[in-house]
Amino acid sequence: MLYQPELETLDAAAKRSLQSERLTALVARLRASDTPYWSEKMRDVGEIAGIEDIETVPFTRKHELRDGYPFGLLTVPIAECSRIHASSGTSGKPTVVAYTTGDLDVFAEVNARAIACAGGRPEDVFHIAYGYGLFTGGLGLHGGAERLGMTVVPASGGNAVFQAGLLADMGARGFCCTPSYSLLLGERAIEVGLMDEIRVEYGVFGAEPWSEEMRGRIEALWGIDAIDLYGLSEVIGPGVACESVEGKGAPFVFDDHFYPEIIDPEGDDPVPDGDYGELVVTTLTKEALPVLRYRTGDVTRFVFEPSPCGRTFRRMDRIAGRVDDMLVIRGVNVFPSAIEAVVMGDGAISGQYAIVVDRRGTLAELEVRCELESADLLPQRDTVRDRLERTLASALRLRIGVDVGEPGSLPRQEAGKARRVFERTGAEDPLAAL
Ligand code: DLL
Repeated sequence: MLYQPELETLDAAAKRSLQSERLTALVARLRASDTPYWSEKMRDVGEIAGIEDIETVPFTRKHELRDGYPFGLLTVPIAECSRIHASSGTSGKPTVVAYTTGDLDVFAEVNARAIACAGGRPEDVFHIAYGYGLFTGGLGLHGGAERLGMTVVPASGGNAVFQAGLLADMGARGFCCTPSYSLLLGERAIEVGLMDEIRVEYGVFGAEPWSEEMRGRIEALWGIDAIDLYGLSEVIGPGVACESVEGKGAPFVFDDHFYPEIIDPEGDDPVPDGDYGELVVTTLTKEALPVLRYRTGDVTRFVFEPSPCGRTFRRMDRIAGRVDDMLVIRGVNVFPSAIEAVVMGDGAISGQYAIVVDRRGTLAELEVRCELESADLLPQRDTVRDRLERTLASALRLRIGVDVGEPGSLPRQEAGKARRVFERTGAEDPLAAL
């Protein structure tokens, strides 16, 4: 079902004219802003006649939002905002984002579209297990599900056994959470004997990178379509891009609101069509906190194949990783997602894994910690380890040590985004502290 059939199937000319109209209006509004940040930013921006001029606009980087803490980039007084969210940074202050009622309206609209893309319908019970609070996930999906007309179960994160009961008793047809939490939730639902009573048909997963192999696991565990939802607080939160159930593998960027470009992460130029690069997004309709050409740090490429569902939004590949998450080990560039793809592709291994970068020697070494899917496989533990080490070496051209533990031996994370990569610099095992 298309939530907004007309807007979701605009032809190329109509789309460009809408984008051009919105970009010129945004630039005019920002030029008129008396906020020091915007006066400075707009000083060197020349005439913008349409979307084709976007490359003449300067980039925005994350540190600018952080430096403007808390409200330095707002184009309206805080009293005119209806809500704030924030994303926790690795160092010190969070990045604060704010929304007018108009922004919340767009936030609900794009998430309603996303849930409909995943197969959601107004008559469904929809269970939300993203965290509610400053994180944009819970309230973002909540607004979208309500907008679509669904019956919402605002479960938030944590307490997986209780949530499994809710999924069964409320009769949810769809649910959403991080992909890693869906594995934990499924594991607990099986342990307490509830999986057979749960009748979910689709899940909307995002907020962290997850491979096609992880998708395969989640779909098999729950018997559902697992749909990839992408977004980031600085742009709006969830609902920047989403796959449709008919066109898995290439999310649509909702480009009537969020204009995407793909740029060489090392420089400022667009990459050739179809090459990987850093996703850059301009918010065409945001009011309180627009961003111009925001450098997301997320790596992807454009996909040019149309989707069988008929939506005409620009498509991108699923996020391969972050520019700053790439590990450089003995001169070889490795995205954690490439390691995940190999580990999750082995049927003897459970959905849990961790990557340890051992920096105790002069050259960094990589180790993958994973665990067997079931105790029946214990006699084959060494064979499984050797097989994984061989597959990793040939897929990544790097020697990576593998440790295969017993089922349930790795620590599970109950809330937030899964942490996959751990640095080891001393005698203490970084996973022991979890
Ligand atoms: O994670 C918003 C969100 C909530 C998206 C719920 C999807 C579902 P932030 O906390 O600001 O916002 O983190 C944004 O998370 O730049 C990516 O690196 C990563 N990310 C988000 N979705 C995906 C995804 C939310 N589907 C950062 N695949 C982004 C890979 C993702 N990475």
